[in-house]
Amino acid sequence: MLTIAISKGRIYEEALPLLAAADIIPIDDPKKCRKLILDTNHPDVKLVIIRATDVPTFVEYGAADMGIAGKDVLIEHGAQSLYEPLDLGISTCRLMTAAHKDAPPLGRRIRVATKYVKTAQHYFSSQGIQAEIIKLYGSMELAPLVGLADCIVDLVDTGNTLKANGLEPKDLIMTISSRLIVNKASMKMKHQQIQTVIEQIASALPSTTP
Ligand code: PRT
Ligand code: MG
Repeated sequence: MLTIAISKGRIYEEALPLLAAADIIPIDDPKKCRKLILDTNHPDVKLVIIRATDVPTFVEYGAADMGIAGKDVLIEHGAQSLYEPLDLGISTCRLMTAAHKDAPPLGRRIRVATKYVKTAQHYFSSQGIQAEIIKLYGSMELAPLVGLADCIVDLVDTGNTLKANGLEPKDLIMTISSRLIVNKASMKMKHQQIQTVIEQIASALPSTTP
C-alpha cells in the first residue's frame, strides 16, 4: 500500500497531471464527495485529503508515505525528518511582508500579524527588527487596517487581495512552490515503488536546464 497526503484546492488541482504522469489517477473527486481517503486506479495506492498545514505531520509520522505541501508550510512546520526529493513548481507564490500603502517605513520594534509565526520571527530577527508576532488563522489583511499590527506576513500571488484591502506588498521573504515529500522509513521500506513515482513525476516537470 502507498498513501499520498494532499490538500484539496489549488495544490490538488495542479498536482493531478503530475500524479497522472506516475499513472496515479484518483477515482473520486474531492470536490464532489466527502471522502477523506480517495481510491485510485491502483488498488494499492490511496490519496488522503487533509488540510494543507497537516500534510507534513501525516508524512512525518508515517500516516502517509508521501505528500505534497507548500514550502511555506514545510518551513513553518520545521520538517527536518522528511525527504524533499522534488520541487514540483506548482502553486507558486511569494511570502511577503505587506502593510498599508501609506504606512511609514517599519521601525525597529513592530507588531506583525501572520499565520507563519516561526518563519516571520526568524525573518525579522535576521533583519535586526524586534517583532512581536500575533498569530492569526485567516483574514490577515484586516490586522493593519484595525491597528492590530504594523504589517502582515502572508502569501501573495496576484496581489489582488492586498490591493482590495488598501495594502501593498513590501519585502520578499521567499518564493514558494509545492514540494514532494517522503517519509524516511517509507523511503527505505518501499524504495522501489516510491523511487518509481519520484522518477515518473520528475520526468513530467518542465526541464530546468536550457
Ligand atoms: O484554505 P484553507 O484554510 O483550507 O488552507 P490553506 O490556505 O492552507 O490551503 P490553500 O489550498 O489555500 O493553500 C495551500 C498552499 O497553496 C499554500 O500553503 C501555498 O503553498 C500555496 N499557495 C499558492 C497559496 C497561494 N498561492 C495564495 N495566493 N496559498 C494561499 N494563497 C492566498 C493568500 O494567503 C492570500 O489570502 O491567496 C491570497 C492572495 O492571493 P492574491 O492572488 O490575491 O495575491
Ligand atoms: Mg486558503
